[in-house]
Amino acid sequence: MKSICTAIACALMLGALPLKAQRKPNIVLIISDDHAFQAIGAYGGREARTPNIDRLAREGVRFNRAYVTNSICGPSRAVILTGKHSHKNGFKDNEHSRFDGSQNTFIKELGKSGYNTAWIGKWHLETRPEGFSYWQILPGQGHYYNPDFQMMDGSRKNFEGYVSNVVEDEAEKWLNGRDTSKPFCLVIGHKATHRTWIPDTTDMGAFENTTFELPANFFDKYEGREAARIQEMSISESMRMGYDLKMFGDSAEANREGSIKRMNPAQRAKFDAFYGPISDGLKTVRFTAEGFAQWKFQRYMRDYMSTALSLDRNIGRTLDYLDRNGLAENTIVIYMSDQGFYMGEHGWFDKRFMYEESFRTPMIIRYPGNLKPGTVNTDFVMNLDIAPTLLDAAGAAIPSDMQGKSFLPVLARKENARKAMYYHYYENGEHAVSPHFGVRTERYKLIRFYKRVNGWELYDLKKDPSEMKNVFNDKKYRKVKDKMIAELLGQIGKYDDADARAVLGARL
Ligand code: SGN
Ligand code: CA
Repeated sequence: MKSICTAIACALMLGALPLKAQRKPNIVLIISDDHAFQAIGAYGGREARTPNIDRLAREGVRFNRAYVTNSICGPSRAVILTGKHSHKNGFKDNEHSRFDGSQNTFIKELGKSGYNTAWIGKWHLETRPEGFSYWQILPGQGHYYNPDFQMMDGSRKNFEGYVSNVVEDEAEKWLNGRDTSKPFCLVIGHKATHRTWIPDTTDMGAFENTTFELPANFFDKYEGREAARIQEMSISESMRMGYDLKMFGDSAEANREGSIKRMNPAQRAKFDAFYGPISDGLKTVRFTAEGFAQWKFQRYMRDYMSTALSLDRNIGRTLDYLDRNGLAENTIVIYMSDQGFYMGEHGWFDKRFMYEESFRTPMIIRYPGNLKPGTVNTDFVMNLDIAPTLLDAAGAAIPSDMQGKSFLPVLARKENARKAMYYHYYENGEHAVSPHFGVRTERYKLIRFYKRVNGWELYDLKKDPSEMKNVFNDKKYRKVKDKMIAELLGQIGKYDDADARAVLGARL
């Protein structure tokens, strides 16, 4: 790996100079929803059109091995805020958890060191944000068209337009009116590219001439992988023609979908003009089962990639805003998704599993003068590290109970990166993914499923990067298995995960 900073910048970064000599950097943290690295040009996404995210990657560090501790929305945001695993911050799943806003967050710590802080857009933590100078959030998942926002004064306000544009408009409004005597930290929470992938009207049809390559394991039979076999997130079985793919029999059927019904007449006319003929065309087609699954895959990819266009364009607007206002030089910009997503790998959409496509997340950081532009980093970093990293960059103290670690010393090659990553997914509902926890090292991944499915999986990622062959019971891997179980126990102890300990206690 290349060295990514000059001596002076490293000294600054490592706090070797007195803090008061530093100009505190501003921070813009952009968190999208369900945006897969496979759909980003800078990550090698084949048909991706993400010029603005690619620009950020050219100007910053692109993490090739950034991961999440629990691959689902609310839990990931709670980890980002607190720097603690789900079992410590209390937000384990989207079904029953409510974020305890009285606990400490990096936002509160930044506030103590003089920052102006704001969160605008998707939040999805059930309780109201605490400790921010300003917030304005989408209730729950929010809507693509004409979204409502929960305002800080308790009111609910409706905004006409497409959600990615509105979120950016509101973020810029806050920036325009902020107290310029203080450094700022702004979190922009995008709804895109979450289900049901409804593009802005200007982007409908943008990928109609693209045929996406089917992942090699699209027709996975899930042999030896029981949890993967029983899930309900496959494109062929679980993806719905109306709700997900907007193939409605008629206007009345479309009207039954809240997300479509809320469009204004002009938006609706464009929606009908685009999707109507595709849906009509289907009425005369006869598919084989495989052909139908492939048709759904293409439709899904086209909608998803078109939805991502507006996300990317609005990230470009953020970068332009910083340029125009002379802020780019002293502002850290991070772009990340709350987790990864399946683009047909294993036949799936959605996330949740500890398999690579959803465990990994895109993450790019631009820190002018401190991090060398165009760097590709392959250290193991996690969403758990965002809170301590930002506090480190701001010269603020990192609370000792934060479980993540600043990755600035790792980037400066002053410290070694972590060798193993711990994961725990709890939800046991929609999409029927069994709860599981596990550990990943450079070469291997060990997963323990419980509750819905009880069983172990072990992958040799060097020989089997797409995780198709569970070698847990393969005698050749006995030593590896023992080592990985010891590694897992070590991680459970290190992070003090009592739930995982209870599951294993009965078995080991
Ligand atoms: C909703 C979606 C699921 C999705 C979860 C979690 N169903 O429940 O497909 O996995 O959100 O998403 S939907 O019918 O409401 O679209 S997350 O981004 O919040 O983690
Ligand atoms: Ca998400």
